[in-house]
Amino acid sequence: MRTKPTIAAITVPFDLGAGRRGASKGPKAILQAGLIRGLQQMDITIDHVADIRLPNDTATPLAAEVDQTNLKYLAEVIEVNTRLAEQVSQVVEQGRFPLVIGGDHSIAIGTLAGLSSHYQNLGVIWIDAHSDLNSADTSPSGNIHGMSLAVSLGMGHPLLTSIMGNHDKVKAENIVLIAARSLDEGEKKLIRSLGIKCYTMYDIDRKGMASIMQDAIDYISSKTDGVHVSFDVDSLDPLEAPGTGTIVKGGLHYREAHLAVEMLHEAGIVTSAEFVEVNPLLDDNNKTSQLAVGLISSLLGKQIL
Ligand code: 6HN
Ligand code: MN
Ligand code: MN
Ligand code: MN
Repeated sequence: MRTKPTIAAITVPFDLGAGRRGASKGPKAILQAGLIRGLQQMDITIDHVADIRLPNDTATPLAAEVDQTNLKYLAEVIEVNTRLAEQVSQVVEQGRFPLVIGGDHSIAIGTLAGLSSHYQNLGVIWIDAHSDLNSADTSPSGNIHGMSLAVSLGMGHPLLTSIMGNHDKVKAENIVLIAARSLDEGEKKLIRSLGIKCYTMYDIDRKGMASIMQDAIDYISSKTDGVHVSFDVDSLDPLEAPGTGTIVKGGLHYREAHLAVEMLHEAGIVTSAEFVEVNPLLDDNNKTSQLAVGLISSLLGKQIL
């Protein structure tokens, strides 16, 4: 039996990367839904090592340096992701498994930046209704949570792409998108031109989740030295995950999502994870925070029998 890693939970109560407020309350709701207790019952050692926030004084020193762009809350996104990247890097250095709990999906910028100093060929499994591959030019909204994967590929505002150094944080060939069903035109072009592996909802309907996940695992495990799972809860159908800011019909069912993370655990390849976009203000009786706790538990090895 594999030894269980020590989990270092990093909470990021941040929502300025999203178009609606509320994802900043995600970490608290997920903790209140019993995350720590649940994992301890699985004999997992988990420490809540950090809560990454903006400094209290609202005018961050960065604000002055930041150009006029259509990127909303750019200074704040830079600040929080710089702090997060340092924390994630430190956790990896200590030999612990970073579990980042958001917060909106702009925080993937910091997570991936922090991981990038430890992996030459990081694999990224991006489970999301969206691809978050926009840039200032292609974004329909200016919301940076729709740009985080592009930034990690080295495309975007220089103050974002240079967090933790000027290198690309991931390579296009090491990314797998799963559950995509809402892609902007610029994102489609980029996925095609970079040849990013993308399993859409059509593919999942057509071939089944088990087959898709096996393909994804085979594709990524051969060529990477670590695998990060970036799980946006809007990958699920809104019926399963109503508590999130950018719902898209026709998403993953409850068991499909669980099967995906169960298979990832079984493959034994995952070295870090983040769960993002739980918005308690939009939730129905904590359904989405409880779902997140269940998915995190399954990814970390909870079994039915
Ligand atoms: N997310 N593609 C849309 C945009 O505004 O760029 C939606 C992005 C959603 C981002 O859910 O993490
Ligand atoms: Mn996302
Ligand atoms: Mn999304
Ligand atoms: Mn279906």
